[in-house]
Order: sequence, then structure tokens, then C-alpha cells
Amino acid sequence: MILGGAAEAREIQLGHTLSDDSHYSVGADAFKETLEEVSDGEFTVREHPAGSLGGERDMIEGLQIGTVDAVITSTGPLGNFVPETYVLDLPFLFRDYEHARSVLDSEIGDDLLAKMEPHNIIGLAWSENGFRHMTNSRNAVQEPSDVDGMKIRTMENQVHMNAFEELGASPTPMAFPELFTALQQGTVDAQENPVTVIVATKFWEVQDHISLTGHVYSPAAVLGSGVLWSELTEQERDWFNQAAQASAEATREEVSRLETEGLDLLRENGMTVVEDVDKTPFQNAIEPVYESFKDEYGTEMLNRIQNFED
Ligand code: EAX
Repeated sequence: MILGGAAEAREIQLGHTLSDDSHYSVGADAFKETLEEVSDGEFTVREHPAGSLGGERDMIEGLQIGTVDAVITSTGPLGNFVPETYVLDLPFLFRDYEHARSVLDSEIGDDLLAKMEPHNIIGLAWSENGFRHMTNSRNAVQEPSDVDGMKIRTMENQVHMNAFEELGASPTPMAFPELFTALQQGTVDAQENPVTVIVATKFWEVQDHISLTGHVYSPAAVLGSGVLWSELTEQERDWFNQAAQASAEATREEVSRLETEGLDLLRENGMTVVEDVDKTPFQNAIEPVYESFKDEYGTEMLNRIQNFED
């Protein structure tokens, strides 16, 4: 059968917030290629990059009601829908990329993906955004006192907002598609994102400083619509799982590549890069976030992640 030639080919609408040369777009391409190939053209995929279907919260809502078929998203707004995923958003939880990736690829990651289905969101695979760093247009950040009173855009995520409050900053939650303009107009001074996102969005046009705070690992998830899922056969579901897996792998590879090359790009475009940030004072400052998290969500999943040995 010719690819895309099936009379009843169904076009899958896949959204994400980043540009069409981002690591998410690399993941979207892999999703498309794999799904079209393994389904022998029964499904085609249309990528909607750059928030053209809305912010991540909007798109997740779209999955629930079936107006969007698939999304590559950070966990930013996900905890609002599936509170069990908040554990992943705790600052300084993951030690490094290897720790994060192996936890997410283990039973722990599978258990968290499975928590989504009752909310009509299908967790297909854990992909990656990267370790988040702070950028701003006010002053170089070396220690917590440097962010005092800083108006920083955070994702729409209570755990992140709490952490920036503990650091003495003034967190302003906002959907990603509004962020560039907010920085440009000075509505906020600062934001935090992985190198991948900073490069893909050319934040150097509106931010002068980056500090490699690596304060939190930002997972991404490849998600499907519960409405779509209910219409698929087991065979078709398997194709989507394969496509999501290929997507996650391609994205992680791109994150690894950009982690070093991206920093050079930031420098070339005029950002000052503070590399030698002592993370301990930041980690100490946000400790109360762990306490309130434990009070609300317990310690079981947290302990499993912290004690995880590959
Ligand atoms: O998922 O909102 C954010 O800062 C995210 O990192 C971005 O949308 C990519």
C-alpha cells in the first residue's frame, strides 16, 4: 500500500508549544514518520508547532475532549489534571540526566503514565525538555539573594511557584506562548527553561543573563486523547505507543546534543553565561517545598524516585 494512500487515512493533530526547529519538533517528526510507517498509511500526522493550538494547559484540555489528538508537553500544567505527576516537578529531585531518564523509563514512569487514563489523557511515553536554568534581564544570578523580588515567569505549576516564592522571587505563572512578549514588554524580568527551549525561542533577544542553576529537571510527555484512544483497536494503540517511543528517543538525543552546543549559541548571541553556580544555597532555600509536598501527597513516590538505583 502506498504511504498515505489508504482511502480512510485518519489525520492525527499533534500539538506543541515550541518552534518547528526545536527538540519537540524533532520528536514530532519521529512520531509522524513512525506512525505513518507502522500503520502503513492508515494514519497521517499533522504537526501544529509554536502553540498554534494554544498553550500546554489548553492542549491538555483538548486531549480530554478530543479536539486535539496528541500533544508533546512539559509537565508544567499537567499536575493540575493529574496531581500524581507533581512529584516530578520538585526542584533538585533528579541528580542528572541519567537518573531522570532511568526513573522515567522504569516502573515508576509507567505507573505515572497510567495515572493519566482516568482523566481521559493517555500517557504514551516520557520524553524530555531538560534541566531548567534561570535567565533574566536584570543582573547575573549567582546566589538566591540575586533573585530577590525578581518577577519571574513560571509555568502554571504550584510546585514551581512555591519554590520561587521560597527563593524570594515574585513568581508569575503564564502560558508559554505569552512569554516572549511578556519579557519584551517587561511584564516579567526573568524566566526559566532548559537550554533547548532558550535556543529554540531565541530568548537572547529579550534576556541578557543565563545562570546554569539546573534547579529542576523538566520532563516532557507524549500524550494522546482519551477520546481518540476509545476509538482505536489494540493493534492501532500499539502503533501509537511505538510512535511515541520513537518520538521520545529522538527528542532526548536532541536535548543531549543541544546541552553543549546550545550554550555556545547563547554566548554568540550576547548572553552572559554564569556556569559556576553553587546549587546548595538554592537547594536549602527551597527545602520547605518538600515539606509541604510531603504533607499533601505523601512520601511513597518521592522515596521511590530518590532511592532509585539503576
Ligand atoms: O514545554 O512552558 C514552558 O516553559 C515549557 O518549558 C515549554 O512550553 C516547553
